[in-house]
Amino acid sequence: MGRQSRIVGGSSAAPGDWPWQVSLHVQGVHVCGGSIITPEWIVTAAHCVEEPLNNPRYWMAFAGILRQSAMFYGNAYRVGKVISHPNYDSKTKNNDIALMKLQTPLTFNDKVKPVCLPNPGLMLEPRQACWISGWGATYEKGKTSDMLNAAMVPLIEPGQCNGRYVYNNLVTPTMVCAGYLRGSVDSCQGDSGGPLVTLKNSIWWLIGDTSWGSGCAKANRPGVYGNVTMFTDWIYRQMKANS
Ligand code: 4AZ
Repeated sequence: MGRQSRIVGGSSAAPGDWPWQVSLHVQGVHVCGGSIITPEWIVTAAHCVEEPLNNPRYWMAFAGILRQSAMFYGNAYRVGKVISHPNYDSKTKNNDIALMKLQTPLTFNDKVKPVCLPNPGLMLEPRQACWISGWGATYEKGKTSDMLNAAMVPLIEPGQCNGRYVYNNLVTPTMVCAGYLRGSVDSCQGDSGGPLVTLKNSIWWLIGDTSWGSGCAKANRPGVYGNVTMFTDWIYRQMKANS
């Protein structure tokens, strides 16, 4: 068998491909993804840490491991702090971003590395090629994947994503759309909180955190991601205030 259908419509990852990707567990179960931005800080989605999961005691983070079946408590990192965006709206998913501070810092190596936060002026092409990754379902209503998967998805312009036959103005400036209007490649349940990244000037940048969509990989229902560029100031302020 060749490359199997992963994320939805992607392929399985090799060691070190997405070294900033973490798996966030609650009671031994993968719940959401996240992205390493410093040895101590993880970016995820606010909808992953809604009450009561805003309590850091629930969470464990796993870095540098591709398979869920290879994640043991021996290589888990405890979470010391969970900070949800103060303007997160659980109904509209506006400002769907959160930070986790680990109790002990990660050691970076070939398989564990941070992704860069974009400067607010980072210029992207309207259909810039981006990548999503995660252990989410490989088809709508499917179960979490054992293997880390990834797929390329181009950005979709806000005007197009807000079109009447797409999301009809549900996409706010704190969101960014990526995928294909024909469907077939997308993030899905369990990929939430994980990265949408792009390669520019030989550097990987965190453009989005997986937030929402209507189903998975359906035509005219692309994935919607938190617009990280809109949150860089907030992220830096939180890291400074909680260092
Ligand atoms: C989810 O439920 C979810 N197709 C994540 C991403 C998308 C839909 C649902 C986007 O976590």
